[in-house]
Amino acid sequence: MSINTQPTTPFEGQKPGTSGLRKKVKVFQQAGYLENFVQSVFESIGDFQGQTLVVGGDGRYFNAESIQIIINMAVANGFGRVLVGQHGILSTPAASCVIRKYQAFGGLILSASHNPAGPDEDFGIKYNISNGGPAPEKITDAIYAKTQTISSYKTLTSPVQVNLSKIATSQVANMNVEVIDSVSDYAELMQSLFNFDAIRKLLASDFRMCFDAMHAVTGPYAKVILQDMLGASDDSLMNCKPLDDFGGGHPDPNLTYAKELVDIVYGDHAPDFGAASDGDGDRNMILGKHFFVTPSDSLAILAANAKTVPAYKHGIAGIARSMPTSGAADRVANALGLDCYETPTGWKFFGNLMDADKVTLCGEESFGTGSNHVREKDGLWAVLFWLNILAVRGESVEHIVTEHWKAFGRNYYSRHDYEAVPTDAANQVMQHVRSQFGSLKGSMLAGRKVQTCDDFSYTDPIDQSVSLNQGIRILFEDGSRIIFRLSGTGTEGATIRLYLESFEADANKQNMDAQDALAELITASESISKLQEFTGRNKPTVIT
Ligand code: VG1
Ligand code: CO
Repeated sequence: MSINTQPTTPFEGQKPGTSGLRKKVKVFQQAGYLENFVQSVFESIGDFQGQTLVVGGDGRYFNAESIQIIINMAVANGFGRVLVGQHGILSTPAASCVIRKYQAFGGLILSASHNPAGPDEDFGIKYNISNGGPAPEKITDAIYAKTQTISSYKTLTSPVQVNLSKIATSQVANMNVEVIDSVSDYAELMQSLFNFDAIRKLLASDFRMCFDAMHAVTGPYAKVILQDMLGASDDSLMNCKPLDDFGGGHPDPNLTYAKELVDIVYGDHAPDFGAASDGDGDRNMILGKHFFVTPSDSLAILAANAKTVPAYKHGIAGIARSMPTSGAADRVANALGLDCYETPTGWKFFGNLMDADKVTLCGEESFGTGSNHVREKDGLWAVLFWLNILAVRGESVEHIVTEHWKAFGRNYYSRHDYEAVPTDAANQVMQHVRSQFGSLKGSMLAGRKVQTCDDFSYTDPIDQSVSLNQGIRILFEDGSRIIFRLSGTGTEGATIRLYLESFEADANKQNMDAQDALAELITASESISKLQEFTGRNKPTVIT
């Protein structure tokens, strides 16, 4: 049946396509809103008649309802099979794994990642293509265009409710709905990549770890993989029960929002290793005893130690990092004689490079790391990678990181976020910096010479597609960088992200606090942006 509808502007106030659509639950609950988006997706992805669609989400409020809506629409639109995670649960990397394994046409992932969940909080949806990765801009642009002209959507005349709690296959009209185990395919993939025997031995020794699932989607995955398969003790896993409001928390694994875990690893009886993941399981934070590993360093260290992992024992093809991510990975790539690609922010830009075997490891400063085993960033994968390295090297996290700095130099790094500022003020900040490009070039700032400044743009080396305005860069001759970028994933006003980086080769100067090491760059950023004046904020909401 076809139901008449009105066009919507679902991406209003949001950059189309960064990570699909994210809005307040109440917005998604409006009549026809989710349906318009789903129908617009279906009409933008080509011929899927009789093909397989994967559906699952991070378990947040409105997850189950939206899955029922999608199943009914998938039947009416002609899919042949839908694979749904049990209880509607699939972490983002697990969804990517399932899409690839069962050669699905694509998948719909219900998540707003780390954004808070609950009736008054956020919901989100995104479409992933057959390689398991986020739809490229060509498709997200087409989806957006469709939402502007849509006049009807297709669903069943008598809607069905599928029992999502039981692993079973049922037939709905001409379509099979298979409720699948949310964890097993993913767990099997992890086991094929890492040295589980070595990790099991490590966890059976006096080594102690603490993993925080933050009441989000990774709980069930951690239980099966870390506990049942690898023998982690009960008390090494925390907040592993997924809740539809994430326990009222903000499951963003960073020093601010994962405070419970941070207090433990900086406390008196600190474990040797701490880790957390985000709402949909694609991010990771890595900690040692009283020690924090920046995501940029983590990517570089994984690359430098890749051969300790069975899946990468013959080496990696190359590395890719998002532009704001520090240059630490570039130094490793250089030393290994590998290419290192610099892409715009967002995992979708890594897909082509991985499909073409140009890169094996990818990472973003925003606590995202992953490899070509799927086409999403992968939180638990990063945790297992670190455990594999720790098991093989038998050294502490801190030792491994500081040795890495000695060998490659340290890229001091920090990101300052100004969340939910008025959109006009955010645009003024960006415009103000841009207006000074001419005078900044060649001038002295923060005690160093500005080499150049620009709006970052990217031409995909595989399909030549061009992405403009991906962040303002101020590049210094000594390798330091100041970057201003507007977030594409917020749901309230605008979020300004300020990224700061400087390089220190001297091993005797590598033990400073990052904020101290970057102090001059932080002051300079304020003076060239007038951020405080335009936004009325005198300090960032989050510093990582
Ligand atoms: C943020 C991060 C970006 C990440 C994106 C999606 O985007 O900066 O690196 O890819 O979130 O992450 P933005 O536009 O707000 O800076 V997630 O964990 O899930 O969907
Ligand atoms: Co996420």
